[in-house]
Amino acid sequence: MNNRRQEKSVSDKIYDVPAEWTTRAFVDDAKYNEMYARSISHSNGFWAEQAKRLNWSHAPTKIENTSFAPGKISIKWFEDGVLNAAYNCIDRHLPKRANQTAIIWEGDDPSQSKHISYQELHDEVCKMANVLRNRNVGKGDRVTIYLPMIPEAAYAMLACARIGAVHSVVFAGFSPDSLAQRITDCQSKIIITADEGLRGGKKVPLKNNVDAAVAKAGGVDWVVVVKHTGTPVNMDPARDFWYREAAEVVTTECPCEPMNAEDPLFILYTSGSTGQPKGVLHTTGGYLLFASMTHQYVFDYHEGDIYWCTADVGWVTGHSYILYGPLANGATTLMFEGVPNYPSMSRFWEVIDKHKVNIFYTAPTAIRALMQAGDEPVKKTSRKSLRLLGSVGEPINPEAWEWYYHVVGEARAPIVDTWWQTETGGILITPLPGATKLKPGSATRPFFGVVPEIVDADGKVLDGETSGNLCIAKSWPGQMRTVYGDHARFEQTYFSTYKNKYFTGDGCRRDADGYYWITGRVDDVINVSGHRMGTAEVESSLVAHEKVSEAAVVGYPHDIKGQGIYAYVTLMNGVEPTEELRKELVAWVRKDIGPIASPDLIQFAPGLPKTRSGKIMRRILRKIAEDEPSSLGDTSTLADPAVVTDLVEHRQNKR
Ligand code: 6R9
Repeated sequence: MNNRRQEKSVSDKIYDVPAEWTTRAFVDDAKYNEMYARSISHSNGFWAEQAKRLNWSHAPTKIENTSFAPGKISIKWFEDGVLNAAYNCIDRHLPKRANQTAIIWEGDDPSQSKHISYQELHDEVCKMANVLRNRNVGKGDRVTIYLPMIPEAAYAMLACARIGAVHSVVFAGFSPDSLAQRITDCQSKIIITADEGLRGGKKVPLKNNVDAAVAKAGGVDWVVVVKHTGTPVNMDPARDFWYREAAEVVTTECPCEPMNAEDPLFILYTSGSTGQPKGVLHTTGGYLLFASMTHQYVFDYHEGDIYWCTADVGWVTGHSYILYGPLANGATTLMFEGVPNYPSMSRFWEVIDKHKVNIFYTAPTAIRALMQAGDEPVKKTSRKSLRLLGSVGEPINPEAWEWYYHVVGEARAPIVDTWWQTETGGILITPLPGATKLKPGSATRPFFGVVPEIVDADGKVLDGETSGNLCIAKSWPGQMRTVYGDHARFEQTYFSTYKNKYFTGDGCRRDADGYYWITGRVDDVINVSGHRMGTAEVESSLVAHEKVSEAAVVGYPHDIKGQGIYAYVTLMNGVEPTEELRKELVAWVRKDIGPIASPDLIQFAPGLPKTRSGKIMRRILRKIAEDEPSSLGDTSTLADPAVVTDLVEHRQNKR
């Protein structure tokens, strides 16, 4: 298989804003410039006005109170405001929208779908909230959610928000060990799961995984189980109960807990360059405001639009742009349980036609995979409802952008290439469809209130046309507040490399028009199909295997996934490097962390290139994995240059 991404081509094409968009959109170019300027020059006034888009039981009088100063990192927005996120996403819409569809659910099986109105959403969320309250879950308690993409996932998240509990959603593709780690870190006493998940016709044993995770983590009092596929599962009568049975005996009324703007809303674990995944903490007011505002402007969401984001609620994109942003705006949001290629390569486009989707938001990895199947599966569908396309998760190569634009969108739908992170809560760099000329592969310009800076290795801010590391110079309301339980790590990770700035971990180029082009991670994080994976996590999984003595993991260009996982493995003395062992190690990591962490290539290495002080030289390993052995750079600081010759000779990704 050829896993090599087409040579990176930089496109110099420019697409103008279509005429109809300059008139229909909320923001045209002049308005963007005016609003952007004000968001910086009169920041407090700007955000005080924006805060009015939410319903507060006590409106905030204090707007921004933030510091990026060393030793004093503190981020507070709207700190005397009081509100409830579930109230803003549901209750306040009821007078006008009780019968409007809030969520369209499309099952893995194309014959399964349903519409959930705002009134039904209210009733279901209240029931779930009452079930939690009856188990003594209250304000500030952490609730772990390990569910497939079924409506109960939305009910569970909003139920937590309603009663002031803090949800921690764990992607249903993570292993029992990864789940256990996340349960332990935030000490949640209650888990919400399902009997099984269903993706592309394949079943995922969620309840069994929870049983294994809870046995390992301990401290869990309750496991709430949603019946989904109906497969029999073990139920511990002292700990486990069926959601439907518990929901039958509670009412559809549940008061909303008044929350301070800075009370936590959720924790979401994400991979970093070192150590275990971090619990990214978001709070209530600033996060919800930013999710709602970006959803409205970036997707130009108007009354009645049908909006579909294909992410999983286990990732931040699902939090902000399936759930909180759209529902805060009274939108109709589509939630899809399945995968792009089941039952056929036309599935996305068929769902668009079935539900008359106007706005479609997906990831480059899906676009590339569908592009490889050719135009036919797209062209046999209508897609005439489509008006706007979006991309998120990783850099989109110009070839994939052009295909998405011309074949999927028939050159009538602008593409918003939205750059952001779990840490940023919402979109920071993006086109606005009525304002911004598009360049394929560029995330274009900063959203309101966002001040990007490109710095060199020494932290010097670079002006004009340049490239370097991307920082953000000023706080924005959706910014994460801390790493759960470890504020020192928050400061260390994001504010210590460059003083007085937030460091994103991404490389970036700014062109002569001031457009930003994200070039990918500059730290030890790899982006596999838009999912973040820390190389350190995969390494520690590999070295936990009894036959492995040492491991180093890097990313390499992959046609579909964007980046693949390349592992260099040194075996224990006397262990033979065999094909079986290679397979065994892939399966080991898959089981340990989850399928998204499976190494694509494993190279058995008698030794790893190290400096005399014993540091692994990853720069060299990356070049070998990229199949560029002629540009290894300076190898003079290596303790033993001979290891490199062997690595180059046996590289797994040869052209
Ligand atoms: C939302 C999300 C964040 C990392 C980020 C960057 C990459 C996301 C991108 C993009 C280029 C885009 N990334 N969007 N790179 N263009 N439009 O994906 O959050 O999972 O935390 O990943 O993804 O490298 O730093 P998260």
